[in-house]
Amino acid sequence: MKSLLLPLMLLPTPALVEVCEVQMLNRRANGPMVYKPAYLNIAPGDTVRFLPTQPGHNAAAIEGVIPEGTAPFKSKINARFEVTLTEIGAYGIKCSPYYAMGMVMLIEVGEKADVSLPEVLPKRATERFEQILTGRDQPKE
Ligand SMILES: [Cu+2]
Repeated sequence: MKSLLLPLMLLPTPALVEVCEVQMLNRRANGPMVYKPAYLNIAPGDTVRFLPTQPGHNAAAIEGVIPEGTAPFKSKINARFEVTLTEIGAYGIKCSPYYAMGMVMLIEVGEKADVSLPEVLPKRATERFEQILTGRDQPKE
């Protein structure tokens, strides 16, 4: 019996991969055109699923606000979209149609770190990122 059971016990436990859902919305209490949540801290290998809860949105990686060497991604408007993030670092996400209105979110893979924002971002996007970065270290309500 031992010889049969032992190999089974040595099988690696499957890693617990999480899927985090993000809604894309036209309005929330803190303003128009938002991702909900606007901030995620996930483990490498976790998946983020964007849901077209309200119409007109997508999710695209912001060049200059993704870990070096990672390929940018971009979803179609009004489409459900999943992306698995394996590289440690910060990923800025924008909604292509509403970027100028500040529709952005931040995903941190791994430990929280200093996030530097390029100066070329739209003003409202920078403001939203600053709110997100301020809020990420505060306890959840
Ligand atoms: Cu949008």
